[in-house]
Amino acid sequence: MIEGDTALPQPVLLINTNVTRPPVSPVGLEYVGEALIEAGLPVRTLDFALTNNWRAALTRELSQEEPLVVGTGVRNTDDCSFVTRKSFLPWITEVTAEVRHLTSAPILLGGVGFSVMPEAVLRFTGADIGIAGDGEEVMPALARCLVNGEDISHLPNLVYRRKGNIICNRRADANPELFPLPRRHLFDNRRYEELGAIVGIETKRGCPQQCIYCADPVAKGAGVRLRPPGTVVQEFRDLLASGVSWFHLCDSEFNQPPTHAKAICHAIIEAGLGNSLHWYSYCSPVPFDLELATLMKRAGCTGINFGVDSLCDEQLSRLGRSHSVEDVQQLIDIMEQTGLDYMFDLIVGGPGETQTTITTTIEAVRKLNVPLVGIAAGVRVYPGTPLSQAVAGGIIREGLHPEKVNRFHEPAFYLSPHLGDDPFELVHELVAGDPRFLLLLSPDEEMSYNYTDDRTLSQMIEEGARGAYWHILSKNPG
Ligand code: B12
Repeated sequence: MIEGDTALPQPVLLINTNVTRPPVSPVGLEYVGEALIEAGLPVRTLDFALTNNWRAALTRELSQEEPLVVGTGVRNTDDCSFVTRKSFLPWITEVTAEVRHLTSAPILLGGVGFSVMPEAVLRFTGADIGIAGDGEEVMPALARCLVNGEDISHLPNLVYRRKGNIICNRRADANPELFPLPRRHLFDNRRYEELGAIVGIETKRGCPQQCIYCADPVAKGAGVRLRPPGTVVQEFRDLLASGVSWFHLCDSEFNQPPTHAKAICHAIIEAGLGNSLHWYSYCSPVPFDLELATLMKRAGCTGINFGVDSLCDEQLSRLGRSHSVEDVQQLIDIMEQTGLDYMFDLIVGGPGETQTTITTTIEAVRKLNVPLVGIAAGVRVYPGTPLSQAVAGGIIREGLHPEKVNRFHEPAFYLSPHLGDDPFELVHELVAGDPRFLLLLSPDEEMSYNYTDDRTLSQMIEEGARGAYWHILSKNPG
C-alpha cells in the first residue's frame, strides 16, 4: 500500500493498442499492471484488440472515473518490412489525441516498440511521459509520485517533456528476481488463444549479442537478467489453469545462456507440464547442443526460430554474428536427430552484401536441406545500434532508404547498393517459387510472412490451425 494513504488512489488505466490480426497478447502491459497491483495501486485495463469500437470503449471507460494516468502500449513502432514500411505511430498518435480529448490525465507510453526509440515516439505522438525499458520498478514509483504530486525527474527510465524539450533519464535495468509473480489475470489470454494467439511469456530479459542491426539490446538491455525457473513454471501453471496452452517465449534468444535454458526445461519437466504445454522460441545458432534440443522437446517446445541471418561466413562476420556456416551445419544435425520443427530467419542486403553472397546463402539453404526459411530483404536501421552509428558517423553513406536517416519515426532501412537494379527480383529469381522460402513482403502477398493483418494466416487460424505463425504458414497448401 502507499504509506500514509487511506483512500484508494485513482486507477491507472492501461490500454492495449496492438490491434493487428492474428493478435498478439499484451504481455508487457500485464507485467507492469501486476507490479502496480502488487504495490497496492488500482489498475483498469482496456483492450482495443478485443473490442469492435475502440472510441466508444474509450469514451465509456473515461466517463466512469478519471484515471491517475493513461498508460498506452506501443508494442511495435512499425512492421519492420522494407516493402511495406508500415508505421504504427500515426495510429498511436490518433489514440493519444482521443485520450487527450476525453481526459486531462497525463498520457504515458511504454512497451518494447517505445523502448527502441523513446524520444522519437514521444515527440511524434504528443504523449506526456514514457517508460523506456523495464516497467516493473519504475511504474509503481511513477504512480506514487503522481498520487502525491511529487517531482518525477529523478526516476530512471523515464522520458518526459520539460520546457519544450524531451528529457531522457538514465536507464536502469531491473532485477527479475524481485518482480512480483505475474498472475496473468489482467487481460483475457484465453480469448487471445481462441483467436489464434500464442501467448507470450519471458524466462529472461536482455541480449548480450552484438548483431550490428538489432534493437533488442537497445530496448531490453545488453545484460541478461534471468528469471528464477520456479516463477516461470508457476506462470505457465496459472496460464494453463486459465485455459491457455499455446505459448511463445518473449526472450530475445532462449539459449542465451544455455545453462538457464536447460534449467527452465528441467523445471517444466519436473513440474510434469511438458505434455500440457506447446511453446515456441527464438534461439541463436550457437551455443546449442543435443542436450538442450532434447530437453526443450521434453519440456513442450513445439518449434524453434533460429536467427541465422546468412549462410556465408564473411557476411555473418559483417553482421556482427558469432556463428559460422559450420556451426549451422552442426545445428541442422542436432535438429534432425531431435525431430523438432524449426525455421531459419535470414537477412538479405546488409552492409557488404553482394549478389554473390546472397547466391551462396540461398544455395546453402538447398544444399543443407533447411526445411523452412524466412527472408527479410533490407535491414531496419534503429537508433542506438552499431548500424545506425555507422550511418551517423558517415561510414555508411549509400544504401539508405530514405536517403537521410534523421527522423527515426519514419521506418528507415539499409539495403546494400551492390545488389543490382532490382534486389527483390534477384531474391525472387533465386528462390524461384520454392515453397520452403517465406519473404517479408506485404502481409497478403504470396510467400509473405509479415504477420500484421495477414488474411491467409487469419483464415487458417479460423479453420483451426494453431501454433507459431511461421509453423502455420509452413502448412499452407496454397
Ligand atoms: C516474441 C516476439 C514476437 C512474437 C510474439 C508472440 C507473443 N505471444 O508475444 C511474434 C513472432 C508473433 C512476433 C510478431 C511480430 N513482431 Co515481434 N518480437 C517478439 C519479441 C522477441 C518479444 C516481445 C515481448 O513481448 N517482450 C516481452 C515484454 C514483457 O516486454 P515489453 O513489451 O518491452 O514490456 C516491458 C516494458 O516495455 C514495459 N511496458 C510494456 N508495455 C507497456 C505499456 C506502458 C503504458 C508502460 C508504461 C510500460 C510498458 O513493461 C514491460 C515489463 O518491463 C520482441 C523482441 C524483444 N526481445 O522484446 C520482438 C519485437 C517486439 N517484434 C518486432 C516486430 C517488428 C514484429 C512484427 C511487426 C513482425 C512482422 N512484420 O510480422 C510482428 C508484430 C505482431 C503484433 N501484432 O505485435 C520488433 C518491433 C520493433 C519495432 N520497431 O517496434 C521487435 C522489437 C523485434 C526486433 N528487434 O525488431 N514477435
